Amino acid sequence: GGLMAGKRGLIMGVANNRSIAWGIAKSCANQGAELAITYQGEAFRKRVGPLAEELGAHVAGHCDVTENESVDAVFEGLRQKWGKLDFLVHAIAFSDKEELDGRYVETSRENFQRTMDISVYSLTAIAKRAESLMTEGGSILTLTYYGAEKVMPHYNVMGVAKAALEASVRYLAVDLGGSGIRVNAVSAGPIKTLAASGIGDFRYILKWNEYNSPLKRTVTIEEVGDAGLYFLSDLSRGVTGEVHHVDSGYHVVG
Ligand code: 0WD
Repeated sequence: GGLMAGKRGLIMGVANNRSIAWGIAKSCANQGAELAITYQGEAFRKRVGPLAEELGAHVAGHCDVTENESVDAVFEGLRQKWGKLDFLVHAIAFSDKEELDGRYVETSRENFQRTMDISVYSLTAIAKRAESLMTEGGSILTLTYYGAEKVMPHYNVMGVAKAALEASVRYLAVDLGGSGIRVNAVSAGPIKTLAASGIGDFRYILKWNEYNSPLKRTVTIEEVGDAGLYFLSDLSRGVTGEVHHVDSGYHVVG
């Protein structure tokens, strides 16, 4: 039984057990979903293998979203294994650590393009491939941050990328809506993960949220996971193109 019984989903972006994607994977598996998980590079294979096993999930192999062949291989694998897909989680972002500090105006062309490719274009690239597998409709979820809406210290080019990601959610929602595929984003409050450790003064941002958010605390990957569950399940069947904040309410004051 469970809210996700009979549903099959691909989770992209589990680096370790602190990853937001791991929180979402746990919430979905607890409600009966069958999962496939990708990892990026050999270094993460060792971490993701045991985590996948914990949830009875299938390891869908290495996927570097900057390489078309790598993305194609994952979806071809799913087509052969499952023949269809019900949901997809995109929890991937990257920017040069050097530029997640100091002034946005210093962003290099090279890192701007790389940041946009990995953190923004990848959602569109995988949505296109997912569309042909989501023959009975589906739900696609990505992760964004408040730095898309307001200037946050050190978030810099990643804030510009998240703004583009949120716009992509709206365009994809229109393109895929006719096929019964919904596209939404969860805007998570700051959480100490591997990706977050690259952001300058991240500890200060955590403290700032703790002191200033309505709930007077930061959020957990389990809380983001349960919001993800809502978007990936039929509970949210009337919702698409949405950016939903799971941030202890920080966005109403910040
Ligand atoms: O405070 C935070 N941690 C917040 C994170 C607040 C709000 C939003 N987010 C977002 C991030 O921007 C990202 O989009 O949540 C998403 C997940 O990030 P995370 O959970 O904070 O970080 P982490 O655990 O480091 O996961 C990032 C993933 C890694 O997973 P895998 O297993 O695939 O390696 O992004 C991956 C990274 O390796 N990644 C890539 N995956 C495929 N191809 C690539 C790439 N080229 N580059 C990075």
